[in-house]
Amino acid sequence: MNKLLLIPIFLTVLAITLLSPLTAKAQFAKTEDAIKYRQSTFSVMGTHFSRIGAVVKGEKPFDKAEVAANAAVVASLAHLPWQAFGPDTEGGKSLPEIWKESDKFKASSDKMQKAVAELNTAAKAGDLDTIKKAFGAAGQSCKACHDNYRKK
Ligand code: ASC
Repeated sequence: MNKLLLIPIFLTVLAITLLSPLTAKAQFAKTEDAIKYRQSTFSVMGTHFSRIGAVVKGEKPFDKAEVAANAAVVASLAHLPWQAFGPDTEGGKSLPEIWKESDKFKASSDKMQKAVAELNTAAKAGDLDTIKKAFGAAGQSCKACHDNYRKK
């Protein structure tokens, strides 16, 4: 191999080695960015979850495709906010318990993701009674976290 090629290869490996711990740690440049990100994802999730809620409560007619579209948004967004609860991002409506009992918080977030995945499955299948049950369980999983980890 041309020895000159080793120089850019060496520099690339060096750059990756030096930069990767930084990029892994700092998902967000500032605490406010992390707070804004998690609040935004919860807000959009709440909007689409409430639209299913209106159908479940009988305030809106049951449109299978619409409920399925809303459930798909909720289920995909449900994966996002957790990356924005990293170290040194306390603030917003978050209680400090999130960082003190992070295993418990993680378990609650896993439970919510599972519940909305089940709601998504039910919504795709399109049986309103099953959707209602799955919606109730998902709502409980939202509420459990709000009760324990959100400022009143
Ligand atoms: C919603 C919404 C929530 C949950 C929660 C369920 O529609 O925005 O945060 O339901 O209130 O208890």
